[in-house]
Amino acid sequence: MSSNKTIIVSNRLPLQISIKDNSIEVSPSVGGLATGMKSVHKDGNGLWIGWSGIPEEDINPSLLKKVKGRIEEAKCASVELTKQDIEDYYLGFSNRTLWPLFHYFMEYTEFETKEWEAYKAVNEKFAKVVLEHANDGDTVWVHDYQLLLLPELLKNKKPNLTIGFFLHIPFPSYEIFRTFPWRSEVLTGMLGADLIGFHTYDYERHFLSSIKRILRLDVNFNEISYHDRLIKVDSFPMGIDYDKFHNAALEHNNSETEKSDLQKRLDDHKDPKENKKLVLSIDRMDYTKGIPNRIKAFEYFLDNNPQYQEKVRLVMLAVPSRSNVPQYIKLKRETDELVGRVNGKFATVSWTPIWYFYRSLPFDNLIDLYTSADVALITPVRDGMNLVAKEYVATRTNGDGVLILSEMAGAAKEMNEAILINPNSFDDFSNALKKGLEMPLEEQQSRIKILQKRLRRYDVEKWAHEFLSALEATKELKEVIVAK
Ligand code: ADQ
Repeated sequence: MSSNKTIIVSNRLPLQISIKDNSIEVSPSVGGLATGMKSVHKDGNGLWIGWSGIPEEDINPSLLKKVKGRIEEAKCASVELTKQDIEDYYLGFSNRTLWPLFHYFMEYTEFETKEWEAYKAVNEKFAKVVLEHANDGDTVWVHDYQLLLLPELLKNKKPNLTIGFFLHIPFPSYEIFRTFPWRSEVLTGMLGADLIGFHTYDYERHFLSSIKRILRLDVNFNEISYHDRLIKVDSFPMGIDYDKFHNAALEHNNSETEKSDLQKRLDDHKDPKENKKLVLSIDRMDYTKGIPNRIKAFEYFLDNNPQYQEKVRLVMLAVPSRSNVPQYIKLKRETDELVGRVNGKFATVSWTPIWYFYRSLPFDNLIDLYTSADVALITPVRDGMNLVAKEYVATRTNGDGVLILSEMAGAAKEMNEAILINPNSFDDFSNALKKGLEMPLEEQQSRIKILQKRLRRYDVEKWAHEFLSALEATKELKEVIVAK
């Protein structure tokens, strides 16, 4: 039996850790990635490496061993980051340089050499911890834009590792990427991997174009020749934990227990006889998600379709995120103002057009929202995939509901049965919302049914499995090259 293991590496560990006085609480976090990796991680001797979420300075040295022990029990190992690392590598280079650049927000992108140096240094810190745990023959799967340099750092030290890299955000077109001062270093960093995965074929194509034009390497279909290696590039659209969302919705709809306060308030507004409907949006509070645009477009819709005033309510949930980065502070202020303006303009004694929540909600409340919404309005201006769109569809156990989805989300590539819109066009937006609110039930059901079938088949576990199978297959490719 092979004793090789699979190591997952991401910026954050899939754990919630809190330290109070001398007691340490460790619980699993419930994100999509953690779910998808569950079978890989729990299998045999799998290991997950990442930052614990607590700065090094905040862990009392006398507790460090105990914290690490608890992390180890969860089959994880932590990379220690200082407050300065978090400022420069995470909030700085990852979220003020790579995030805006890769989402086509050139005007928000900062190019700070000091932060680039920190990014390199933290990628080295990750490499050190991975190398302490990885043996020749092991498989390492590196995730996302915070760790673009890690594959090369690992491959240089241990060429016999099989390394996969998956990018969860878009890879921008060459015309954007070429403006990046460290473009060659980042590309060669990624090329340490044997398999590089993206959500969509477009991101793959953009990446290969940069490889050809910036590094001038040979690309044959989706294989890159680099030194004496062949590197595979492919798209793997990420799925969701379909059963979890679908079953939670079934349980919610059949439950005899008392409804949550949120559910009661949502029910208060819904009335099919009076054509009163709920429209839902859920996002992290991020400028890529198109939140101000959505509010303005909703205002445009109400102005142009006065028959929907007092009938339609937009429930908008925004989860606080990176709230110490200046652009996010500005976005929060702009959103608050716009919601205030639109509500002030249209509200009546019995109706507020926008219900706005700026917080994270527990899973049960998310299900209340998903199952209550007649229409989901998912309109990012740029999004790697967007799992919320998929979660909404999974919870529509009666087959009703309409998904309005931005063409700029990776998810649009596999969700043709949604109403796809250009989120920058208020007319597109307004027409789609009208169409969604008026769509006959049979049409809703036929669209949702097809979408559900696809999402059920290609869920997050399947996604992880397909990536790892393709990564495993690169070993054979290596053997062919060696034999030649
Ligand atoms: P995100 O930008 O975070 O992810 P998304 O794919 O929509 O965006 O995932 C958000 C997740 O957070 C969803 O699973 C959702 O259920 C959860 N969530 C949202 N609001 C919540 C709330 N109020 N309370 C609790 N949970 C909430 C990045 C990329 C995406 C890509 C994913 C996965 O930006 O494009 O789809 O990674 O690769």
